[in-house]
Amino acid sequence: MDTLKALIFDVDGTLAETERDGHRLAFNRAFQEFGLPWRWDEGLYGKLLDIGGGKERITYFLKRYRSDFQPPMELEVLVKKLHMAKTAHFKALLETGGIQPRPGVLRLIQSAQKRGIRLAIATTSAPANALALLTSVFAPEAPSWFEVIAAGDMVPAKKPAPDIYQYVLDHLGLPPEACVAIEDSRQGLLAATTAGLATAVTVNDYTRHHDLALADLVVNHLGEPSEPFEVLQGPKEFGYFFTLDLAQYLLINR
Ligand code: XBP
Ligand code: MG
Repeated sequence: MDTLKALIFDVDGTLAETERDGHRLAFNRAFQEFGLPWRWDEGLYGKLLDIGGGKERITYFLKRYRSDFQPPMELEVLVKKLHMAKTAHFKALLETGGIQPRPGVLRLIQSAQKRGIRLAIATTSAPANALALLTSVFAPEAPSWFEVIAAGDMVPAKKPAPDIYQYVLDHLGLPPEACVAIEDSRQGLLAATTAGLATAVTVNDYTRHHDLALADLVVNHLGEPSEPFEVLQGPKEFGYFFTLDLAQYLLINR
């Protein structure tokens, strides 16, 4: 029997709702700082989220929506500078305390720690952003809870490519049959399932309409005893919140 050894968490949208009121605002503040007249509203940002990675997202936006833009320097250099500024704005936004963990995330992490289930992170975000999120939303020592934090450009291809999950599995020294991924989007789901992982998806406003047919479980959030989750796809007989027993069930029945 495949036995659960590790949980691998996505970051943005999964640990916390960071996109609409975090990353999106940070991009806009960076554009403003550079005197650029671009503002990403909530609707446009939803479309841009199909492109993982901040630098890749800016580059795609320019190609798709501002093809007449004449960069004042080499485009790649400008994008890197904008992204550095965006990272600083994102950290500053986190420090204001407006972004909280999603329901059930901390409970699940703590129960995994108690049961000796290993933890890892697989995110498209830059390492600095992932670390800032962990420390400001959870605890200063939160990065040490995760044996592997795989992020951003550590791999050549971002989600939906499976590279970041393969990196995590290699560094954990575990086969995919021993791990469950927790994601919030179709891009993340594709990355995890292509790497061979059973995957639970916790949807949010930007992702609930995604095609998530490949997921082993789709819920509105991980749930708490006091805040039951809603199972949108997958087994419904496991009570009211995501547990390690449910993760084990997903492994065996994928
Ligand atoms: C989220 C992303 C990222 C963030 C911005 O990935 O797609 O691009 O929006 O991150 P995930 P950076 O859900 O896999 O964590 O600006 O740091 O690239
Ligand atoms: Mg995500």
